[in-house]
Amino acid sequence: MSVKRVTHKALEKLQSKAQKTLQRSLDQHVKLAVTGFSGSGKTAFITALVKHLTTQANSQNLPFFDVVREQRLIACKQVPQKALDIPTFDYASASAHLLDNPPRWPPSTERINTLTLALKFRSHSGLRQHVASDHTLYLELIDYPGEWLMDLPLLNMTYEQWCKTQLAVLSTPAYREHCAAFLSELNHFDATAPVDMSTLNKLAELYQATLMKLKKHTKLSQLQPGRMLIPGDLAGAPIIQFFPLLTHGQQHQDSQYAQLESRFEAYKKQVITPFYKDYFCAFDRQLVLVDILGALNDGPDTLAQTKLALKETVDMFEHGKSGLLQRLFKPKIDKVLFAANKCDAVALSEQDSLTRLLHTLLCEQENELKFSGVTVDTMTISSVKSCQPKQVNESGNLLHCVYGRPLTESEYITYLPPEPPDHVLSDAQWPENGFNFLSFYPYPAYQGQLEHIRLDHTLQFLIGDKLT
Ligand SMILES: Nc1nc2c(ncn2[C@@H]2O[C@H](COP(=O)(O)OP(=O)(O)OP(=O)(O)O)[C@@H](O)[C@H]2O)c(=O)[nH]1
Ligand SMILES: [Mg+2]
Repeated sequence: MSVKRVTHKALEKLQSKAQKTLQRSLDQHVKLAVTGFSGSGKTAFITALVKHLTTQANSQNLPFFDVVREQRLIACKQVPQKALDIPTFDYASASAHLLDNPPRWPPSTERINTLTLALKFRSHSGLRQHVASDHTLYLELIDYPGEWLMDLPLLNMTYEQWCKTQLAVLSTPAYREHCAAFLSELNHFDATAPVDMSTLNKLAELYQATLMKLKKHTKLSQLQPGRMLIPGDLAGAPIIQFFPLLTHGQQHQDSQYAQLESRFEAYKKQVITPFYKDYFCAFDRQLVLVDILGALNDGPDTLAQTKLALKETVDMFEHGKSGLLQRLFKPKIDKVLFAANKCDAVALSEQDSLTRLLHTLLCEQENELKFSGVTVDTMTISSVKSCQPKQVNESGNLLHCVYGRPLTESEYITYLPPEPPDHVLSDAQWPENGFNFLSFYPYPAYQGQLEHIRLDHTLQFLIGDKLT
């Protein structure tokens, strides 16, 4: 083959690559990381997002989402996903729950699933406007059990480090009553002895029961390994049957310690790493949903642990600014939104306090992200409204209440919620009886229309610039 032909071919290849590059940068794909621990509202958020974009995208409903307010969103629909090996997010079932009579929340997620939305819009920006009249933004979303998210920080830990960290959490007075049986059994466990399967299995079962109790009674997110709670197809496999030990350091290779350490390392390599590599990279934007009211209800220890857990997990994502080519081939997250979710359960006048509290909790992390070029914002949202604000006049005093049906009641009630703090309280400042923010059923949809708080702000922040 002559040099001339090779050069010509190379040129053609380059040209087509450049064309594709331009095409991709104009018809864009955005992979949005919806991050949050179990119960933070990921599934409800994704369902609400699809519902509002596909059937409620009008300027009354989404006034702060520019593409909608400017009437440039032509239509939005679900399209076939790129990843063919993951189940599709069951939007039909999730939305049916919210629209049911009476409405219900969709169930907790038990496996990974995904969904891609195509947003067809008219551009009003220079280059795009001249290339074509309509453009499409593909928005890729992934839903997964929140427990699995909390496994990511294990990738940066040795078994010994994990044992120390985990036992420190389990021994915290706030959680000790749920962990007492396991901790006491652990005291009698000889980690240096040769492997005895029945003892190991017994203690692993006790540890699993402890994690389950913690999940049921607290809002603690450090429930590791996450597959012990939601095993998927790993139920009963030794790879998820490990627990933290008091004994540390090098142990004989036939010891129980060595056996547990090898299960821990195998879990990191065979379970977390593929999950992380296959699904948890190449994100462009990130939404971090925080159930801050749940943490407040649970007390100061859980609030402190939530802060720690958020830092550890958010750090596992790739953040920073990337150039056009890097964005196409190895994207990094360049916008992060921290959102205190479920804010409809506090009075309207108190929602700003929640934003300030979340900001105080995460300010160090926000600072680090901003330093690496990431645009960060904090806000309070409710992707699905569960109650309505209601003012009550009590002997001349105007009380800012909420109206809805609590999960523990069969009737609708008017409730005066506690005032959330706008900063992290010291032990002395913490109210004697703690906080009691109620959880409600979703508010009934009027004529099939769901209500939200600041979903439009959320969308504008996360993808507004891709729709200009
Ligand atoms: N008030 C209010 N409550 C919400 C909202 N979203 C979720 N919730 C509540 O939070 C619970 C958990 O919501 P999910 O969407 O299932 O949370 P998740 O993050 O998907 O949880 P996992 O699937 O377990 O990881 C729901 O059952 C509701 O009680 C919201 O927008 N507003
Ligand atoms: Mg879910």
